[in-house]
Amino acid sequence: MAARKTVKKTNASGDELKQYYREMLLIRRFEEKAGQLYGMGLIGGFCHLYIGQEAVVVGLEAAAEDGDKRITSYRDHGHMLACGMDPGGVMAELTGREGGLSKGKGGSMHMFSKEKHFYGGHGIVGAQVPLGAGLAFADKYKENGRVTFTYFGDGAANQGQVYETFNMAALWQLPVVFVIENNQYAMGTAQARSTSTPDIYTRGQAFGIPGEAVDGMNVLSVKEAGERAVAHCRSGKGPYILEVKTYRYRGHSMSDPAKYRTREEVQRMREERDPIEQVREMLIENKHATEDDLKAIDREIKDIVNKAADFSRSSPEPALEELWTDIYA
Ligand SMILES: Cc1ncc(C[n+]2csc(CCOP(=O)(O)OP(=O)(O)O)c2C)c(N)n1
Ligand SMILES: [Mg+2]
Repeated sequence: MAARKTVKKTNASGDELKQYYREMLLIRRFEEKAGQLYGMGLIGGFCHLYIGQEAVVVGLEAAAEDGDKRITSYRDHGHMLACGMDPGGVMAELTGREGGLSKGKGGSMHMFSKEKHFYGGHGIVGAQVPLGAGLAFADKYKENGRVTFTYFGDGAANQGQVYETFNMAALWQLPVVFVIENNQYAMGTAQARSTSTPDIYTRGQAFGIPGEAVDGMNVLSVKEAGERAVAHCRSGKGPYILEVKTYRYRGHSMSDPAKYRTREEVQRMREERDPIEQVREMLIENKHATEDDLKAIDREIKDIVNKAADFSRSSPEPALEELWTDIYA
């Protein structure tokens, strides 16, 4: 990945930067806490953390409007928090409790919110891509001006159903932003070992879908690219591809020892490109905030996450009768 591009001078306002700082920090601290609860045996099943990728959802949510939709893979906690879903409800779902957003019966990969237009949480790699185009089809049919953000990974980008979806989305000029979160790995497979052409954003060319690569460690770059994508979709020109170059600091899931990359590689990313640290520097260097202001935000976020964790442990497990509810049959 290219050397660091620290944006020291910025036109973004102090309030805007503080908002991004707060939102990214909430995801970071939430995921760290989820990792701890997992280690304590309080979270069962799979758990894929989003640490390192925070600028992607926070930047794109800043480009979204009320009523826009989002759908993603199993690495979904950040997307839920960024669109405003309740941290306590998300955490209690991870611990399989009654107060969870799927009443404790879905877990990490299966949460939804009609209110926030969040359509999951999908464990089958690439499965959410045609579903995302379907959501956009509904909006086009209703002529309501909404856009759907359809997130998927660099690994998922090699799936056949992605290209079937590109074809139909372009044919029907659907208002969908395909967001490829290129974190450079698909489980233990580096992109270079699995992908014939490295520039995934060009993959829509055969279908006439424009695309661009974005620095996904810089929330302002993500937001600007998101605004271009959304404007394209809303003006009726059809789909748009954003390949957002990012990096996950943790293993693929909690059970991944991450032997396929060096500690130094991860350390370098953390030290030189960290998305939260970049905004912290912008805030301090542009005198939008003092160290004390940022400490106050840190405390506020820690408090939200601790409350979510307390709720996720005190909420009871679902009653036995719940086994027979919410069944589609
Ligand atoms: C159809 C399918 N094949 C394989 C798997 C196993 N699997 C789970 S995640 C994953 C890697 C996906 O990587 P990527 O799309 O880059 O997303 P990331 O995990 O990096 O966010 C694989 C192969 C699966 N869940 N579904
Ligand atoms: Mg990946």
